[in-house]
Amino acid sequence: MERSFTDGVVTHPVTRRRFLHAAGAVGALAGLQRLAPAYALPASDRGAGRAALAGVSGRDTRVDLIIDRTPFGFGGRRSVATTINGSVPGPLLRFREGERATIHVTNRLREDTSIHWHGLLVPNAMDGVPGVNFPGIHPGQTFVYDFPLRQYGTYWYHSHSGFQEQLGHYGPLIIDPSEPEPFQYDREYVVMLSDWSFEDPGKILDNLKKQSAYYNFQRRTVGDFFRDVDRNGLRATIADRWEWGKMRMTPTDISDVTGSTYTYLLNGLPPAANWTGLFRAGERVRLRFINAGAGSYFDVRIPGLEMTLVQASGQHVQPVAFDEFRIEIAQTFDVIVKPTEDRAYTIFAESMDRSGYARGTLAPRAGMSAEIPRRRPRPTLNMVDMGMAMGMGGHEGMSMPGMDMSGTGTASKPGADASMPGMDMPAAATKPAAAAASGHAGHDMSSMPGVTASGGAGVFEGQLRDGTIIRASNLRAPGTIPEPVMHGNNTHGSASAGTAMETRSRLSEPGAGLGEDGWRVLVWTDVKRLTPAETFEPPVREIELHLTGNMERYMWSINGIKFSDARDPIPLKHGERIRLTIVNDTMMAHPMHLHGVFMELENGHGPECPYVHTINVKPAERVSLLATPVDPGPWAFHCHVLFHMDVGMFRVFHVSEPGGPMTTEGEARS
Ligand SMILES: [Cu+2]
Repeated sequence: MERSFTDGVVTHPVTRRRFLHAAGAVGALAGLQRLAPAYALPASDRGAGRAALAGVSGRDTRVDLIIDRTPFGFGGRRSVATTINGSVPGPLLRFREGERATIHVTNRLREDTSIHWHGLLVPNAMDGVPGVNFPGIHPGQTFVYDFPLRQYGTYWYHSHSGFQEQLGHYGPLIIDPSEPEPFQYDREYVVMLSDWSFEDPGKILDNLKKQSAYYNFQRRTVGDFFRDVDRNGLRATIADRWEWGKMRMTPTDISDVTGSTYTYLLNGLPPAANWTGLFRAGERVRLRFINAGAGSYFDVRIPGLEMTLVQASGQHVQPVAFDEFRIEIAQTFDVIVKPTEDRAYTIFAESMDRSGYARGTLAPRAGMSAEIPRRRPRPTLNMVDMGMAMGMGGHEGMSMPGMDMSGTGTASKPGADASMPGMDMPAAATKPAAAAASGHAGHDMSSMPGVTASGGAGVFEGQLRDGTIIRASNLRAPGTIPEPVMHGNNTHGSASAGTAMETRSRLSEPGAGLGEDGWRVLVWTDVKRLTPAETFEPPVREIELHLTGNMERYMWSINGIKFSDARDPIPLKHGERIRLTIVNDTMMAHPMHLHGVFMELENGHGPECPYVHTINVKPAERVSLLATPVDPGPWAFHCHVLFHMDVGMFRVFHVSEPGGPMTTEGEARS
């Protein structure tokens, strides 16, 4: 299985001494690439020596990681990054399935640090979340992570302490499979996307708390207003502005931190540095995309090349071809491309809100570049995003003409806004939708006593104090897509600016601003695992959580309660098949990540449902996943937008010991 390519990532084992030597060589390089780790160097520099191409491997020796502060900058601006072995991103860690990883992490910062191995199934004490799994790594301390490698695939690692991830504390992690892979390729690259700001992350959060649209320089202007009046009439335009005002959102609130402060990086390099991966025409090139952004989704395409997905969340999937994909924050997608022409191709990763892009190049020779595509217009939210689509469309409702409330899209029809049946109802979207709930009371149990234990044998059913609904699973077949559900009468309190009236599956939709360019866009309903599950049991219990927030006050929570106010963990029973239903009551997308277990995304493909460690939940979307938790202990569950997590969109799930009782009181948190 060993692969050694002149320009690819080399997988041969390296001793620690050789690694340190290589790192020294990297540090000696001048200019922009000063902090780039070996795999991230531009092609011309990467050829300097084979050792410089290697990842850090635990195969022969232990791995040492040093967390420190290191000067970092580009474009004439300097700052200080939180670095791992002196680089941004950190070094590529590369292991083999079935081995054991022993990783010594030394903290040279003046504050605590930590490393979480994103997507890896590790024993609880090795998961690296301060306050949940361990106390964190104090200044001057060395913590030894030691765990078996029970899976294969592309993953990444990052700090779970403070805002360190935003400051550069992340890196790629590859586990080579013990079995041959079901696809072939000639060379491979890591393509790690991220976002960097020269502003202090604490200052960014302060700005958002003072004014949620602080970084939203793309807001609609007075000029937009008069253009909309021309197009839609004064009455419809005022009605539109009024409704958005009531929702305390603007239809351009796609990302809360934008390119006005972020520079989007590819392998730690800004667009001008043009990270380049070499190929020879006709070769198959595997690209391991990782979204390590603290707050940015990327829409990725390589004009002129078709991409074929072979792994998602590190796991094999049935190959599916497309021209563009949106990579969720914290997600990984492995694709294979086959450039046949002797020319350069641009890897173009446009931020979801179109406020900027990361960029690299695939080329037959170093120093080449291809045209950089023009950025598309900013996307705007629509009525489905507001949870007000009520029966207006099937699963394709999002693209229906007349439903675009923005007034900026061509789909808007003059007068349509004012005369649409839905327009009379938005007030209800910010109030208890009692009438709507009556026919769908099944999912809303807020009339039940606060905490009810039932179900026998210690299996919990009812509603937790934080509003989490736990019930015996309904009759829906495993692997099927949830039906649209009207929201119940629980508005989740003042921390929630308005609940979606109706939530539905949106896995077949590419997402805001995608899918109308005339090319194929990957959607989650396209993704199937490679080998169908041999046994695909229905869930025994269902846990329903609502993602909530108040954009105006920059409050983010689950069930209207931020983490610091939610004392009880959500109980899971060891070995029990559960359905986790995540309902997004907000108008922003949230990439949700559950630690310690692989989840099967119910995208309609039954036993071929793909495994995921992170799933994006679109505005007004209802997503369900199946999981069978095995490793006991407290596990973090949170939004992977760094600032959403920090202010409270976070919970702890507690998996019981085998045969032991379930935890329903607050002892799981330290
Ligand atoms: Cu979020």
